[in-house]
Amino acid sequence: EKKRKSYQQKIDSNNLHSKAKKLLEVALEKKSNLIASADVLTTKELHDLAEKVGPNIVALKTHIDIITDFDYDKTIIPLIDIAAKHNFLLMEDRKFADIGNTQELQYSYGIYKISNWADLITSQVIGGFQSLDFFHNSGVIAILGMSSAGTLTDKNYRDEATKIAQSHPNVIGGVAQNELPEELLLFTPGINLDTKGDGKGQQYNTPEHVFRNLHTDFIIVGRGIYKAENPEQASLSYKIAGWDAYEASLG
Ligand code: 5BU
Repeated sequence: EKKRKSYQQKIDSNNLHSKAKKLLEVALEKKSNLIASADVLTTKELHDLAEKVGPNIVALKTHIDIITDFDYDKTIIPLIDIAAKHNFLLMEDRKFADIGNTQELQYSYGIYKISNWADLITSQVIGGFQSLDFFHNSGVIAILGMSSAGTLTDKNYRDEATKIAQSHPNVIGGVAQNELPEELLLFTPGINLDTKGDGKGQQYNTPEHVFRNLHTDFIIVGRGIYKAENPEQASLSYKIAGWDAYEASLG
């Protein structure tokens, strides 16, 4: 079996994007590869969750456009402080999917001003190589394959999308359900310790499965944490499960 690279080996690689370096350093410092997905609907819930899970995560993933009472000063400014306090990155799961010019506008303008605060952003690569050129302030995580049943990200699509991700300097990794070339960090959502699906197409695997079989670098957990009775405790459980699975995958 092929050996995976450790986080330290990845930090030591050439031409590493500053946001990839930061993420890997936080992972080693906190012994965590956990990204919590904060799919909550209010600013208060977002901040409360960030405070509770902050010590256990490397990044907090947002869908900032689902926050019903969004206000840049009230939602984002305190979130930046919480992220600094607990030393985690902010990842906006925007899944850009347009031409470069439109993505440039969506990234920096409107009410969310994503380029001001997101260390990491997700983007489709469906618009081609140049569509990614304007994401200057964030590390781009390319959507290469999805976790949902019936996704159109078949092997041909994934292979072509992966070539774009590998060759674009703004891209630090990909979201996928398969192993990636080792210079791309692999982010895997669809992780849950208790259930196999959500009845809405989502398909879940365990941390153990994705570290062993896909050589995942970071697991993304939403409902397994924010819907738990005790999100703080749940984030600790996923942090430990993720770290143990990472260490086991080093062989
Ligand atoms: P869950 O509650 O753990 O199922 O949430 C998973 C999160 O990851 C959610 O925010 C999705 O939008 C996101 N996601 C995903 O689940 N699967 C994918 O393939 C991609 C993103 Br891309």
